Amino acid sequence: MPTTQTASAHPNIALAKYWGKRDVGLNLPAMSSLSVTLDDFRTRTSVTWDAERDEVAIDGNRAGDAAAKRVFAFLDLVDPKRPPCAVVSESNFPASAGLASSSSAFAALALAATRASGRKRSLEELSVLARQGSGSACRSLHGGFVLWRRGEKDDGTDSHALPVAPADWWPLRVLVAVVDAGPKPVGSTDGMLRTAQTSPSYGVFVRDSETCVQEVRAAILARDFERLIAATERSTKGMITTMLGARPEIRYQRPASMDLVEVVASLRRTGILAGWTMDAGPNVKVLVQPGDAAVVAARLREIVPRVHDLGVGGPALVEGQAGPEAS
Ligand code: 2P0
Repeated sequence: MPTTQTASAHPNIALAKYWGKRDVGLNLPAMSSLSVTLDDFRTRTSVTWDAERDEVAIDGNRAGDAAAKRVFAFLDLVDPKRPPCAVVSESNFPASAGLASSSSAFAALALAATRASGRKRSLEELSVLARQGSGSACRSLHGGFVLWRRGEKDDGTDSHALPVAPADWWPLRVLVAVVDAGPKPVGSTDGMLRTAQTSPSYGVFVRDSETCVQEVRAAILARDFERLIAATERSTKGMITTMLGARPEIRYQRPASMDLVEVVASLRRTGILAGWTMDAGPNVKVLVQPGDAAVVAARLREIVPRVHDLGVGGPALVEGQAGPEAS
């Protein structure tokens, strides 16, 4: 009998960055990281277990070969002897939003597929599973502020996400300024490998990452915004520096990215607190306190027209139940 289950998850943005793997096959990170889950944007995924054939549709279209292969390989992790499965995934944020969708996509898929398979998995086990689809996806199972532990074990069972504080702990805003929403010139996995193999400052970045995680965590727990943006920018600059040191260099920033960073710096000189971060792309995410969101967004829109104003979001959910724990 076919069984269909549906789950949804929000994307997340790292405040202390993950950029490097200690095991590529298992997707184990070389460092811990810490993120904020966003609200409003979400991926909703239905999995039919025991379908007529394997098929994947993403945002209304049949998935291309590479994407479908990645989904089927992931479903094989859920159950190596699985029956054919049909996956339908839709994100309510446009590709043009400039946010990586793999975090919300693999979190929703892990939850829906596990539930549809009839298996029981703890939230930790779900996180270990989602991590193998895409590293940052393990963080999207939780809402609010989320730590992804590097872990020590070779099998990766201790490398999973843990909640730091729930979504209503601190109502920050994340302004996503879209410089370019096109595909990235270097994929994350390739970029991380090249950085680890060729960038002289990679070891420095890895060593500093644990300090950044501790700083970001302490700032969140104390609701200390200045400390948060200082630690987030420190982690971001460390990541960008080590990317630039790779041979050939990995450079995702564009001139408009740096213009946006300059806007944040100039706002700070006038007493408006804001902090910037970037990921594997040219888009700039700006952290602000709620009262400053409108004025900062208006200044960013002088550089790029598309600026999304997002809050802190909740955990991934299976439709028809209160949370992922009960899967
Ligand atoms: C992060 N990024 O911590 C970092 C910062 C981009 C820069 O996680 O290879 O799609 O699937 O584990 O999670 C983007 O990479 O990479 C990412 P894989 P993922 O958010």
